[in-house]
Amino acid sequence: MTLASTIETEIVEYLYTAEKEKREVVKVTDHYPNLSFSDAYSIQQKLIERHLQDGSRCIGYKLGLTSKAKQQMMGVHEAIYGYLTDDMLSLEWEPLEYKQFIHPKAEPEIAFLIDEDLKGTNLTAEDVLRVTKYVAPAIEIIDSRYLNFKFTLTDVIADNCSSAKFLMGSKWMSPSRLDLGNLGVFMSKNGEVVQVGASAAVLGHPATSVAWAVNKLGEVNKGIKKGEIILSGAISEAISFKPGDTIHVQFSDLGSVAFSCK
Ligand code: OOG
Ligand code: MG
Repeated sequence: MTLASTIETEIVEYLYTAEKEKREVVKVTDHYPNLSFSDAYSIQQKLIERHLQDGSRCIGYKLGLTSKAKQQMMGVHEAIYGYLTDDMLSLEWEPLEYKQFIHPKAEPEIAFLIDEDLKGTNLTAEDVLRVTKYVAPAIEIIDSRYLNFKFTLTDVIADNCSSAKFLMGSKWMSPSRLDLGNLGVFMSKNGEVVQVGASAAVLGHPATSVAWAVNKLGEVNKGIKKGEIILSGAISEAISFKPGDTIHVQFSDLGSVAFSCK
């Protein structure tokens, strides 16, 4: 085994254990400051393989840092992607247990339900819309494994982009019946509006964000597949929640999605 792969395995175990034990840990780049983005994606891939060994199934992808505001906050010019597994999908009517998390936050997203395989390096939002059967209102719950939710881009990629859970509302619509680039969204906590946003915040149009991910996957000879779900990226800032809180996300035209935490 080369040194590099020993280190990779060590980092995968470090992040996997932090997640399993619900414990925040010092960020990976504090130990390994020279890791590249491609090292980080390789760690992410192995971390997911570790979850697949436990019986999880890969069901799609998620985008992160798709809004200019979030990119500026992190001082980066690129989005990031991670994997969704079946155990991340939560049901709207089942209260989420706080104790499965470290320091969770909720963010409004639009989910894409893919109806045809798509692979390439030069694909556009139109290509994505052509293979999208439905879009649905969604909430992503992110739960960085890092201390105080603070990290560099390399760290967050390795940590599967802070993924923890996600929920989808019951209103699924063909994107052709919506002005998907112009949906308004409110997020409320316990009945009080805490974030307001517009779907255009996601790289100008959520399908552009999905196309970015497909092209990025294309660079490593991967693509998206029929039946997969893609979360196109947060439309507003993420909001912390605690046991007893109810989070509700309401889109114009695309319905709503909500959960409560116990
Ligand atoms: C990284 C994940 C961001 C999004 O939609 O932007 C993300 C983080 O902020 O922890 O999922
Ligand atoms: Mg997200």
